[in-house]
Amino acid sequence: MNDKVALSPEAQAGSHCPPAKYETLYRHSLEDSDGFWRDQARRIDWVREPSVIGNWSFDPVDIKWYEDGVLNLCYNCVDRHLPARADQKALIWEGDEPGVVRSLTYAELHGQVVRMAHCLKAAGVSRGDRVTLYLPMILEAAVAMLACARIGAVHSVVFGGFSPDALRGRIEDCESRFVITADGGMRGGKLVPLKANVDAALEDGPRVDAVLVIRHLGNEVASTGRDIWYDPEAWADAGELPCEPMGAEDPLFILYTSGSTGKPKGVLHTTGGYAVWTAATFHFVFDYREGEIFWCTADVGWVTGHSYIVYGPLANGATTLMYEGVPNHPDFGRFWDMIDRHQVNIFYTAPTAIRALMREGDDPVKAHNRASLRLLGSVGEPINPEAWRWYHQVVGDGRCPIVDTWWQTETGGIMITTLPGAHDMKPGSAGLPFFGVVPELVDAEGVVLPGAASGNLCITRSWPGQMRTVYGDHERFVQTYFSTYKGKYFTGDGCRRDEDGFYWITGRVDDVLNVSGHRLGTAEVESALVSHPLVAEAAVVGYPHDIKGQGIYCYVTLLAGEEPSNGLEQALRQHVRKEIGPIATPDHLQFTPALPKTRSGKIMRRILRKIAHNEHDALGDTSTLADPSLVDSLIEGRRNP
Ligand code: 6R9
Repeated sequence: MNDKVALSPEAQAGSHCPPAKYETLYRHSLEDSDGFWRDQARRIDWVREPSVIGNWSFDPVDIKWYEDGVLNLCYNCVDRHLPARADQKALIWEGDEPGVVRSLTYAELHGQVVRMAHCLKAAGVSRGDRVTLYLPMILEAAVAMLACARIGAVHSVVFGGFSPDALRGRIEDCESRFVITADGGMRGGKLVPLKANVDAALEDGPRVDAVLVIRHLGNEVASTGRDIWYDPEAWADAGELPCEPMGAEDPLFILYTSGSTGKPKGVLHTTGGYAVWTAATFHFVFDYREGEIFWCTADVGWVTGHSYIVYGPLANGATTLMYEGVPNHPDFGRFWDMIDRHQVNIFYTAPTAIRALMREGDDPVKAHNRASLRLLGSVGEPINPEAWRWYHQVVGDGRCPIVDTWWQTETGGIMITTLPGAHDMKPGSAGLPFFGVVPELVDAEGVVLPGAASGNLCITRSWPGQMRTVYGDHERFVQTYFSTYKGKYFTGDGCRRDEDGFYWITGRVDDVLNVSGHRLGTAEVESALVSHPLVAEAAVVGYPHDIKGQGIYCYVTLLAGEEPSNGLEQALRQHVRKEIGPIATPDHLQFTPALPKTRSGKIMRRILRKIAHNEHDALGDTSTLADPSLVDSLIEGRRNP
């Protein structure tokens, strides 16, 4: 599947980056990194321009970009556009029900952000304070992020699908004293009780000073003494609230993400480098043209929503669409219907959504005209060539280039992708490195593999959008990313580079699952399972899943004397949902009298993975198992995913 799909002449016409320019800029970005990133920093308006550009080391680990620069990212996303774009739409929002639409021009966005910033200040939020956002996909989510950035507060957005327990952990970890939530959110016709979840998270838990509640659905919710009902009208006459001048290395946000061990990590991004990285990647990768409508279907609870619903598009003065609901509500034509009604030009979604829609056949797509589409994007997990071709041929009518963008919460923005206008595409390959990105493939011993090869994907040089630390635990940052291969950033992904230098991401090589594009640590699901009073031990592995990419397969042993039953299986599923959230619901649960272990007591996940994958003939050496006969009983008890 190495065949190329050539760019059409339409795709190349007017592109920001024809092939020769990519070559020149990429070379420049490596040979004169500071010069290149000084140029790119002009995408941002600085209060004080930086004189130092990159100042970083991976051994010891210390990363700074634009360190003496001063800026405010809210100013760059909102205020500076007012002279030219006051009446241009900044954000368009569509609710869960089709046709329920609101929008904000840049002038209106400015007004809303200033009001919320006033309210936050009045509630006691100051520069540097952490503010937890637990919100549905509504305009106020973007407004709240920008209001935090305006006053120098550090937002920590927690995905609205996470459970109260997961929310509590994330509030505690960053010692956030403020929460912004809404009465409820709607997804696929179902109410998500966000405010009630916040109350549950705070019960006997962390003490916060205030919970700002946005009225969205008007549903009945309980009130407590710490609640402040947000009323933008109350702040209508409060006047301007200037943007706080921030150092480039001042924190902008924290976003929790799953790792292979322990609890989720608070990935910390700072202001200047992240601003430049998201502004530059948005410009080049989506080849954004004046006046276009951009739609990224991610949730603002994930990094994709941060960088490509809010900061990247708005820094570029774009119009960005936000959607509250899900792809199949009220039917499988929803995305295409919205593309037509809002005349979307650039559409950015995840392979799991593409596969789910592909399964419904071409009719729901063809029922809509989609003529406005110019460019399609994919993110979150590897896209299988079959889904890629369907996306290209059916959704894009063969006209629209696809950018398959590889990146991570940790990288702040896109790292590997083809550029529309610059490169032919290979279905299933993310493509080539973005400017300033130097990927390297290494084997398990750290030996660098040149040319066409397969190995573990590292990045050898820093880039402005790189995370700076794990909040409150710098040592964990160093250990997680820079200790496997000293002096390099290790991504946790496996990858192949072909003879044309294209990168093919093969998936995580650590104990991180990618379920419908959501990252989940196997350890998180295991600890949720063993927190159930009847469970003795649990081991969780991923297995290939047609729609989700990976499904969650759990092996569970019960306490002595307890018997497996369908009821208990259901109870364990519910328990994991309650502990983490619906995205972590086990797909398959297999009760087993014991887990396969080495004589030293290590669980042999390799064997569990093979059994879950139904590769019984390729179990490899099982002689080191303490009880080799267990393997047969595991195979016998295997559930058919
Ligand atoms: C942006 C985002 C990061 C992990 C990453 C990789 C996988 C993301 C991908 C991709 C293949 C792509 N991933 N994009 N794999 N092709 N285009 O998804 O961030 O939630 O932190 O996940 O997702 O495994 O390491 P995050």
